[in-house]
Amino acid sequence: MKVRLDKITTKGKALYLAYDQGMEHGPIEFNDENVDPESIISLAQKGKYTAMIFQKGIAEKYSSSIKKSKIPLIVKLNGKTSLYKGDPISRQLCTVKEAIQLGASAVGYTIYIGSEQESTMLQEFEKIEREAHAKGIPVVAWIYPRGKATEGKPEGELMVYAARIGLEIGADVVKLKYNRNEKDLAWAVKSAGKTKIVISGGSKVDERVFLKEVKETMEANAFGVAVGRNVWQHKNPLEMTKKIKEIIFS
Ligand code: FBP
Repeated sequence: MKVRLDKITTKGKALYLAYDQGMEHGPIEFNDENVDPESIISLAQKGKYTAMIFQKGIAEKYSSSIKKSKIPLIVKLNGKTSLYKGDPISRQLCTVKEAIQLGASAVGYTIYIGSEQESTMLQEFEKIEREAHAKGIPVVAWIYPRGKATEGKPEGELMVYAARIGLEIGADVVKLKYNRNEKDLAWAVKSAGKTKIVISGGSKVDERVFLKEVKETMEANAFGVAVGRNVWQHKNPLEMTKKIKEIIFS
């Protein structure tokens, strides 16, 4: 079956609004406004994001607003909290079938390469990828090098490795942490072949710093950006969205 990447693509590029930090980091990331998922759905709609990313609980409880917004949904199938210490593992918490029932246009899964638990995540991903692709659903892989085995290894090398792993395991899109080196990113994009690369936003930085990263990302021929905190923690999220879109879609 044809994988419908076009459902999470805008003019050949992508701008995803990530909002799974409530689980990954805790409500410490939120203020009075952005703690409410409705504010994020409204931002995604007003900003015409390519897609928005939620865990299944938000996808289910806010499904009527999500559907009304007409913005495609990516359901994150695994997750972990920030409380657990040691080499990270993020296990599957939602099935592909459930995600489709929730209206997902794509599913997402995090793999911590280099973790002692890496093989468990690679195997879970493989099952998800097979099931999703059988139904034409694209798979977005967050591939983050983590754990003791990655300590001291050059960040650029790890980022490129993550990109290549995405291709090897059949991901349609890989979400990477950008090491802020344009050459490395261009090599990562090339190493990923027909698998698309988006960079993750990271913790909130000065607007100019983040916009520079977006520019470099697009110059490196990446697919786009999956951003959370650098938009919804901004004092004017919609204005920031417009500035990012000018770079990605112009
Ligand atoms: P941000 O743009 O807010 O960094 O979101 C991107 C993201 O990948 C989220 O999807 C996820 O919750 C978070 O970063 C994980 O960050 P980390 O693994 O560094 O704690």
